[in-house]
Amino acid sequence: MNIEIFDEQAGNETLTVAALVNLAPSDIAIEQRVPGVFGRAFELKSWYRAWRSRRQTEQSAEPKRMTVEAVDEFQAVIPWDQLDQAVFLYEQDGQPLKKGFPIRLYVPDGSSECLNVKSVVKIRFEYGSSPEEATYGFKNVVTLDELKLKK
Ligand SMILES: Nc1nc2c(c(=O)[nH]1)N[C@H]1C(S)=C(S)[C@@H](COP(=O)(O)O)O[C@H]1N2
Ligand SMILES: [Mo]
Repeated sequence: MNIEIFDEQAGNETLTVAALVNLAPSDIAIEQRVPGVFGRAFELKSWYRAWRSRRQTEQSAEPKRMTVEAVDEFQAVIPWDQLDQAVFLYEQDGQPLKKGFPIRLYVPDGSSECLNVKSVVKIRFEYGSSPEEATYGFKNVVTLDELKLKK
């Protein structure tokens, strides 16, 4: 399963998990960052910088927030300054994830455990403005009232 990267400055790219991991300067045992969780992970921010420098040479400002979206359309929008310790878990016991495949985000500095998004398939780096708080939930949830209105 591929992962789509969207970046308003550096452009878009679709990568396999192996290609993502290959680019990562820092590969760690996740229990060092997230006690109680095991497996191999790579750091978000150092990964992002390596990816971006491969895309474009000129220096530019860092994003203000990251939005990740999962297979089940769960998504989280996280201010850049909550992401210093963030990692993506990609392997456990030498195998692809059984829960959270293809990759799972962990945000140790984040405001909520709900930000540990499983099965991430889209990652957006955004520059507009930093949200005051991280937000999360299912995209495009249609309420019963909205359904009734549509008739
Ligand atoms: N893709 C996806 N990731 C998700 C969720 C979800 O519904 N879908 N729920 C979030 C919430 S609200 C919590 S509390 C944690 C629960 O993680 P767990 O399944 O490891 O207990 O996953 C988060 N990641
Ligand atoms: Mo949650």
